[in-house]
Amino acid sequence: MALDDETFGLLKESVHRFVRDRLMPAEDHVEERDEVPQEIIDDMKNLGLFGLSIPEEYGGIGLSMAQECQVAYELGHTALAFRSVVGTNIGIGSQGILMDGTPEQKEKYLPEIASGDLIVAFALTEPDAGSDPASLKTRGVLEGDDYVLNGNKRYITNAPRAGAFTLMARTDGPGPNGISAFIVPANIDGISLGKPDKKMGQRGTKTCDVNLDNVHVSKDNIIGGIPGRGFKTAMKVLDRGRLHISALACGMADRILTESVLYAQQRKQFGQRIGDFQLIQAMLADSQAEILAGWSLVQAVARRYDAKPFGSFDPEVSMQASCAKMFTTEMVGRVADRGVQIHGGAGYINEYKVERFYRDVRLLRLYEGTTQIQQLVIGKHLMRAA
Ligand code: COS
Repeated sequence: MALDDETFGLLKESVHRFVRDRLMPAEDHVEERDEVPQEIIDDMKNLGLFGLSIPEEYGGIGLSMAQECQVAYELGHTALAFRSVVGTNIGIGSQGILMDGTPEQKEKYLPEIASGDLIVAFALTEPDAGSDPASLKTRGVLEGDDYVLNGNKRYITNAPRAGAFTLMARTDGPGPNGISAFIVPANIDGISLGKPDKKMGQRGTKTCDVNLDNVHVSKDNIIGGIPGRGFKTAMKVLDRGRLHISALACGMADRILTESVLYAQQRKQFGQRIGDFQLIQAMLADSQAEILAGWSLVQAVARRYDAKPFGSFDPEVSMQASCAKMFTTEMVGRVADRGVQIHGGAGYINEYKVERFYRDVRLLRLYEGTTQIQQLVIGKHLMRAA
């Protein structure tokens, strides 16, 4: 699945312009009001952003992973809250259905996900199951033709906006093989949302708890119709998500570097531009080289991801996606830190963008698997191969 080069070039150019003309001017609004304006969400729908990864037969644009990464790189150049509005529909919310869903489930949900009329969130994490999702406690008990779901999900991105959840629950014994993935409509009895999480950064990104109290869903809502496959579905979805986040990290690093260069060109001390001092240039150079290394890595791994059969698990590619996430999200942390340093005192003041980007990027090293989880995936793979 991929868009032809010419059409993709036009799309990428449209997203590039949209980021500069529409999103960047709204960054202060998002920061001050902690919301993404509805008009912008409507524009995102019109641009097709919700359906980037959904095949054309379901009304999406049908990008390959390599193409999706290029669009994520563009979206990474502005406040990360904008990307988060579309992020779950492009990635962790929709991909389980696309990879492992039945034809009926795909027909039913993917067109609305692609158009953005249905926001779908990914509900894996729980109060006691984050890095170790195989220990999750939300239960699904079969009663007649329905599963009855009970439990709590935590830090669920886009939950306040969601019309449905891709939700993992335990339908059998302990461990990964007892977990099933469900499609759960958000408006059914027994679902309630926690209060909005107050976060360090990424203002405008909406997360909260999702509580399930005797929620009845049909057994037909198990993704793929077969219980016990939910853990693997979730892991495959996360492999893909980790690449998308890596591209986003590179885009944001590039934006921070641009802000830093502009500041270094304008700010004068000791009678000259601070960018003319070699100690400032060294920081800029380190950031530029690391961004190039990270972005090259992401593109290479995305191409390998595209080369394997869609929805399959390739441990080598999975390990490489973890390498990309580990390297790029740590890298953007260093770039943001240097960005603040180059700005000096101004780097600590909210009206300069690097202050908020510094806070925004901190999350990238945490969600969709912490750096330490990526190290674990890489290390385990190497030890198995040896
Ligand atoms: N894709 C498909 N299947 C996978 C997979 C992947 N990426 N990774 C593992 N599996 C399979 C394994 O092959 C194994 O299958 P078998 O039982 O058939 O052998 C099964 O899943 C269990 O794998 P494993 O024993 O490696 O599972 P662990 O519980 O040890 O967990 C880690 C492995 C740590 C990698 C996993 O728990 C993880 O990624 N944790 C982080 C979760 C996360 O990112 N949370 C963020 C929340 S979402 S924002």
